Amino acid sequence: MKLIQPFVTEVNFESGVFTPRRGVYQRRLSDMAGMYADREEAARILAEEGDRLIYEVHIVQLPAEEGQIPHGATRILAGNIGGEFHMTKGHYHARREQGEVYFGLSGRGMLLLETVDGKTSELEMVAGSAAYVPPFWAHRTVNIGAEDFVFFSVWEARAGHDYGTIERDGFRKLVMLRDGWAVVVDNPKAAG
Ligand code: PAN
Ligand code: ZN
Repeated sequence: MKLIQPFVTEVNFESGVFTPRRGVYQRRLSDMAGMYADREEAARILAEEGDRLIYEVHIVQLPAEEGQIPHGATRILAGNIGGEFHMTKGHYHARREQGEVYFGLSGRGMLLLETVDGKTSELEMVAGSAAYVPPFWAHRTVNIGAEDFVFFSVWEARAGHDYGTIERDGFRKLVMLRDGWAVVVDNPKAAG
Protein backbone atom coordinates (compact mmCIF):
# COMPACT_ATOMS: atom_id res chain seq x y z
CA MET A 1 0.00 0.00 0.00
CA LYS A 2 1.37 3.38 -1.04
CA LEU A 3 1.93 5.89 1.77
CA ILE A 4 -0.17 9.02 1.24
CA GLN A 5 0.92 12.38 2.60
CA PRO A 6 -1.66 13.78 5.10
CA PHE A 7 -3.67 16.72 3.80
CA VAL A 8 -6.52 19.03 4.73
CA THR A 9 -9.42 20.33 2.67
CA GLU A 10 -11.44 23.46 3.50
CA VAL A 11 -15.16 22.83 3.08
CA ASN A 12 -17.61 25.66 2.42
CA PHE A 13 -20.71 24.78 4.46
CA GLU A 14 -23.08 26.78 2.24
CA SER A 15 -21.90 25.51 -1.14
CA GLY A 16 -20.04 22.28 -0.41
CA VAL A 17 -17.12 23.59 -2.48
CA PHE A 18 -13.69 22.18 -1.57
CA THR A 19 -10.52 24.27 -1.42
CA PRO A 20 -8.23 23.28 -2.91
CA ARG A 21 -10.57 21.96 -5.54
CA ARG A 22 -10.70 18.15 -5.64
CA GLY A 23 -12.85 16.01 -7.90
CA VAL A 24 -16.33 17.27 -8.73
CA TYR A 25 -19.29 15.85 -10.62
CA GLN A 26 -22.78 17.06 -11.35
CA ARG A 27 -26.09 15.32 -11.82
CA ARG A 28 -28.64 17.02 -14.03
CA LEU A 29 -32.27 16.15 -14.61
CA SER A 30 -31.35 14.29 -17.81
CA ASP A 31 -29.15 11.95 -15.72
CA MET A 32 -32.15 10.87 -13.63
CA ALA A 33 -35.38 11.88 -15.36
CA GLY A 34 -36.77 8.35 -15.09
CA MET A 35 -36.21 8.31 -11.34
CA TYR A 36 -38.89 10.90 -10.59
CA ALA A 37 -42.38 9.51 -10.17
CA ASP A 38 -43.89 12.07 -12.57
CA ARG A 39 -41.95 11.20 -15.72
CA GLU A 40 -44.15 13.37 -17.92
CA GLU A 41 -43.37 16.42 -15.81
CA ALA A 42 -39.65 15.57 -15.89
CA ALA A 43 -39.84 15.33 -19.69
CA ARG A 44 -41.78 18.61 -19.91
CA ILE A 45 -39.18 20.44 -17.79
CA LEU A 46 -36.37 19.03 -19.93
CA ALA A 47 -38.09 20.12 -23.15
CA GLU A 48 -39.33 23.54 -22.04
CA GLU A 49 -36.98 24.74 -19.29
CA GLY A 50 -33.75 22.89 -20.03
CA ASP A 51 -31.55 20.45 -18.20
CA ARG A 52 -31.58 21.75 -14.65
CA LEU A 53 -28.79 20.99 -12.19
CA ILE A 54 -30.12 18.76 -9.40
CA TYR A 55 -26.98 18.14 -7.34
CA GLU A 56 -23.22 18.46 -7.28
CA VAL A 57 -20.63 16.38 -5.42
CA HIS A 58 -17.14 17.49 -4.39
CA ILE A 59 -15.05 14.49 -3.59
CA VAL A 60 -11.63 13.49 -2.31
CA GLN A 61 -10.87 10.39 -4.39
CA LEU A 62 -8.52 7.85 -2.89
CA PRO A 63 -7.21 4.48 -4.04
CA ALA A 64 -9.79 1.70 -3.56
CA GLU A 65 -7.70 0.01 -0.88
CA GLU A 66 -8.63 -1.28 2.55
CA GLY A 67 -8.34 1.49 5.12
CA GLN A 68 -8.58 4.45 2.75
CA ILE A 69 -11.42 6.80 3.64
CA PRO A 70 -12.81 8.89 0.76
CA HIS A 71 -15.02 11.81 1.71
CA GLY A 72 -17.18 14.28 -0.13
CA ALA A 73 -19.73 17.07 0.10
CA THR A 74 -23.04 16.97 -1.74
CA ARG A 75 -25.09 20.08 -2.53
CA ILE A 76 -28.68 19.40 -3.59
CA LEU A 77 -30.38 22.44 -5.09
CA ALA A 78 -33.83 23.42 -3.81
CA GLY A 79 -36.74 22.49 -6.02
CA ASN A 80 -39.08 19.72 -7.05
CA ILE A 81 -40.24 17.75 -10.07
CA GLY A 82 -44.02 17.53 -10.07
CA GLY A 83 -43.98 18.03 -6.29
CA GLU A 84 -41.26 15.42 -5.64
CA PHE A 85 -38.31 17.13 -4.01
CA HIS A 86 -34.91 17.20 -5.67
CA MET A 87 -32.89 14.18 -4.57
CA THR A 88 -29.78 12.14 -5.26
CA LYS A 89 -29.90 8.99 -7.39
CA GLY A 90 -29.32 6.85 -4.33
CA HIS A 91 -27.48 3.56 -4.14
CA TYR A 92 -26.51 0.46 -2.25
CA HIS A 93 -22.82 0.02 -1.64
CA ALA A 94 -21.47 -2.63 -3.97
CA ARG A 95 -19.97 -4.16 -0.85
CA ARG A 96 -23.17 -4.04 1.11
CA GLU A 97 -21.48 -4.64 4.45
CA GLN A 98 -19.90 -1.15 4.27
CA GLY A 99 -21.60 1.69 6.16
CA GLU A 100 -21.19 5.45 5.91
CA VAL A 101 -21.58 8.67 7.92
CA TYR A 102 -23.38 11.79 6.69
CA PHE A 103 -23.00 15.16 8.42
CA GLY A 104 -25.37 18.06 7.68
CA LEU A 105 -23.64 21.36 6.81
CA SER A 106 -26.51 23.64 5.75
CA GLY A 107 -30.15 23.58 4.70
CA ARG A 108 -32.73 20.91 5.44
CA GLY A 109 -32.79 17.41 4.10
CA MET A 110 -34.20 13.98 4.50
CA LEU A 111 -32.19 10.78 4.33
CA LEU A 112 -34.21 7.88 2.92
CA LEU A 113 -32.93 4.37 3.62
CA GLU A 114 -34.20 0.93 2.76
CA THR A 115 -33.13 -2.70 2.73
CA VAL A 116 -33.63 -5.41 0.12
CA ASP A 117 -36.21 -7.12 2.33
CA GLY A 118 -38.40 -4.01 2.52
CA LYS A 119 -37.45 -2.17 5.70
CA THR A 120 -37.52 1.62 5.30
CA SER A 121 -36.30 4.58 7.36
CA GLU A 122 -36.55 8.36 6.97
CA LEU A 123 -34.26 10.67 8.92
CA GLU A 124 -34.45 14.44 8.89
CA MET A 125 -31.13 16.24 8.67
CA VAL A 126 -30.16 19.82 9.42
CA ALA A 127 -26.80 21.55 9.93
CA GLY A 128 -25.05 19.56 12.65
CA SER A 129 -26.91 16.26 12.14
CA ALA A 130 -24.61 13.24 12.03
CA ALA A 131 -26.56 10.43 10.38
CA TYR A 132 -25.35 6.87 10.32
CA VAL A 133 -25.99 4.72 7.25
CA PRO A 134 -25.50 1.19 8.58
CA PRO A 135 -24.31 -1.67 6.36
CA PHE A 136 -26.96 -3.14 4.01
CA TRP A 137 -29.10 0.00 3.72
CA ALA A 138 -29.59 1.76 0.38
CA HIS A 139 -29.48 5.53 0.86
CA ARG A 140 -30.79 8.61 -0.93
CA THR A 141 -30.87 12.22 0.24
CA VAL A 142 -33.61 14.73 -0.51
CA ASN A 143 -33.65 18.52 -0.19
CA ILE A 144 -36.86 19.37 1.69
CA GLY A 145 -36.04 23.05 2.25
CA ALA A 146 -36.11 26.30 0.29
CA GLU A 147 -32.29 26.63 0.29
CA ASP A 148 -29.54 24.32 -0.89
CA PHE A 149 -29.12 21.23 1.29
CA VAL A 150 -25.42 20.49 1.84
CA PHE A 151 -23.94 17.53 3.69
CA PHE A 152 -20.57 15.86 4.14
CA SER A 153 -20.10 12.13 3.76
CA VAL A 154 -17.37 9.69 4.77
CA TRP A 155 -17.15 6.10 3.57
CA GLU A 156 -14.69 3.24 3.08
CA ALA A 157 -12.76 3.14 -0.17
CA ARG A 158 -13.83 -0.34 -1.16
CA ALA A 159 -17.55 0.24 -0.54
CA GLY A 160 -18.24 0.93 -4.21
CA HIS A 161 -21.59 2.09 -5.58
CA ASP A 162 -24.41 -0.08 -6.91
CA TYR A 163 -26.76 2.32 -8.70
CA GLY A 164 -28.43 -0.31 -10.88
CA THR A 165 -30.71 -1.78 -8.22
CA ILE A 166 -32.32 1.59 -7.43
CA GLU A 167 -32.45 2.58 -11.12
CA ARG A 168 -34.40 -0.61 -11.78
CA ASP A 169 -36.63 -0.82 -8.69
CA GLY A 170 -36.86 2.76 -7.42
CA PHE A 171 -37.08 3.68 -3.73
CA ARG A 172 -40.11 2.50 -1.74
CA LYS A 173 -40.75 6.00 -0.39
CA LEU A 174 -41.11 9.36 -2.12
CA VAL A 175 -40.77 12.75 -0.44
CA MET A 176 -43.41 15.14 -1.74
CA LEU A 177 -44.28 18.79 -1.25
CA ARG A 178 -47.90 18.88 0.00
CA ASP A 179 -49.48 22.12 1.26
CA GLY A 180 -46.05 23.56 2.00
CA TRP A 181 -44.86 20.49 3.95
CA ALA A 182 -42.55 17.61 3.14
CA VAL A 183 -44.55 14.41 3.27
CA VAL A 184 -43.19 10.86 2.91
CA VAL A 185 -45.49 8.66 0.83
CA ASP A 186 -45.34 5.15 -0.60
CA ASN A 187 -44.01 4.90 -4.14
CA PRO A 188 -46.75 3.16 -6.09
CA LYS A 189 -44.22 1.99 -8.70
CA ALA A 190 -41.60 0.57 -6.34
CA ALA A 191 -40.77 -3.09 -6.74
CA GLY A 192 -41.78 -5.39 -3.89
C1 PAN B 1 -22.43 9.97 -1.09
C2 PAN B 1 -23.17 10.06 -2.44
C3 PAN B 1 -23.52 11.47 -2.90
C4 PAN B 1 -24.30 11.47 -4.22
O1 PAN B 1 -21.17 10.54 -1.18
O2 PAN B 1 -22.40 9.38 -3.42
O3 PAN B 1 -24.29 12.11 -1.93
O4 PAN B 1 -25.36 10.55 -4.22
P1 PAN B 1 -25.38 9.36 -5.29
O5 PAN B 1 -24.06 8.67 -5.21
O6 PAN B 1 -26.50 8.49 -4.86
O7 PAN B 1 -25.59 9.96 -6.64
C5 PAN B 1 -22.36 8.50 -0.73
O8 PAN B 1 -23.33 7.94 -0.27
N1 PAN B 1 -21.23 7.83 -1.01
O9 PAN B 1 -21.15 6.50 -0.74
ZN1 ZN C 1 -23.02 5.72 -0.08
